Amino acid sequence: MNITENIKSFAEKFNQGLDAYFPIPKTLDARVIEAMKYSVKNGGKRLRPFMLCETAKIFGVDEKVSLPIAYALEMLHSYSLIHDDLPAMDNDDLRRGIPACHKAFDEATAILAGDGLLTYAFGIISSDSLQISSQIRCRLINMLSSAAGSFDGMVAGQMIDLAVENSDIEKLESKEAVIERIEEMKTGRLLRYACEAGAILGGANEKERLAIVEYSRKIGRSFQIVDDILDAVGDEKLVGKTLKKDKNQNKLTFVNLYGLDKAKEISDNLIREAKKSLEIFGAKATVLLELADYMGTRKY
Ligand code: GRG
Repeated sequence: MNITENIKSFAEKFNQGLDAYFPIPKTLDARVIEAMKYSVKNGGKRLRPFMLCETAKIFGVDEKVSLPIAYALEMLHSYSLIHDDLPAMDNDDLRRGIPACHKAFDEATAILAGDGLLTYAFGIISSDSLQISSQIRCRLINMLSSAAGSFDGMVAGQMIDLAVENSDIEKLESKEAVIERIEEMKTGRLLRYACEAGAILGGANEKERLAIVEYSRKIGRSFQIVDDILDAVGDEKLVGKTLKKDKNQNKLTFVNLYGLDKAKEISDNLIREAKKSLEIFGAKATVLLELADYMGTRKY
């Protein structure tokens, strides 16, 4: 099975398990659960869950054990997409090729659905029913709070992104440093979490954990660069969202800063370096190595 088929087959299995997470009550609050389910279920490459389970596998962790953490991470990722699409943020009507949550439901429900998914993620990881020690669950919760939060996490990255959009880009002291910071926090922290959580679940030693973190940071940056490239020259049908917004909004992106060719070159170098970080794992890292190539060349 090649990596594209591998990710697809994982996503199918992952999607089948989603319904169980969303029992719909027969009461008036059903609407928020329906909106949460709608947003998580529809589409999505499931890259973060795949990365988490595959990293855990390097350390011999069975997918049955790692999957609940992967579900939690995807819930949290989906919350960020729902809120990002809101008119007050990126204002996008389309997500994963279908109406964004606030379009399919309404703005207030979309805000609540995002809140619900964010909170649910922590509920899932802290559940006593998981086959994971309370010490590791606690560490995973703490790491996720940090990765998603407002102190150097995803929320902070989104804040800087918005602040930059509302300011004169030309006046920024170092655009390179700002864009790298935005990427690291807004996109990179969750991708890093996916890999690091897999390593923590598997009891990785410090050298192994750092190697995994190094890998995730490199592919995270490449992932964002490719996202920017897709925004500029991607196929809207494949990508499933409105494209060419970055240019129109004069956003600070890797493509706007470096141009297409240079951005692609930077991304290719990052993929090479990411793969190098995994040398200590030998053949056990084959899927993560293939994933790195996929990340650098994906079309959606
Ligand atoms: C609202 C706190 C808050 C944060 C929003 C996720 C995000 C931060 C913004 C989305 C804007 C964006 C393009 C981010 C870059 C990379 C990214 C997260 C892309 C979407 O992830 P994929 O491609 O999406 O894995 P799927 O749909 O496959 O899950």
